[in-house]
Amino acid sequence: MPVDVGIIMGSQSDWATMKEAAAILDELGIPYETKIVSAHRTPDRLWTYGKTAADRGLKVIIAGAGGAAHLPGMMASKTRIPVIGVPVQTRALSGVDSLYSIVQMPKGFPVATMAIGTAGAANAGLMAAGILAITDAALAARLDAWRDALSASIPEEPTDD
Ligand code: RP5
Repeated sequence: MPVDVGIIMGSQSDWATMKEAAAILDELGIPYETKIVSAHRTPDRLWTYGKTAADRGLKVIIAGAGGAAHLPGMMASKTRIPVIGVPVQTRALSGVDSLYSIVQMPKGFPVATMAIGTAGAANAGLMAAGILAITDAALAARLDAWRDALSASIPEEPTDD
């Protein structure tokens, strides 16, 4: 069955972060797949994934990686499908290494780079939803409702608890 979004990550250890993107897609009813695709450890898998992504019907790819985070950029080099990059928070450098590895793409091959860590992963899911909602009115309504619910959940005044 074709899915709209591919969530890929460099390692099993990235899943704790990337599942935040999956959770958003679940909430909004967007079909997706999840794969471990490492730019360094499984370069042939990366190559095949990027080469076949468009023909398989993927519309957006969310790619998370940490450290020398080359996965999002390499994927953007292999497919015209929009790639949303998630810098995974690392222990050694707190994810600044991941961010810099993902955000500084050369002209011609963009990666839409999110914030470091779980907020970035969740926002990647929302960014994917926004892209898909351009041509899917039912999804657009669900996304509007999701945003309204978030706004409504924010209290007007702070409390001590
Ligand atoms: C990157 O190296 C992965 O994206 C991960 O964030 C990081 C560490 O990987 P593991 O050593 O935990 O497998 O390729």
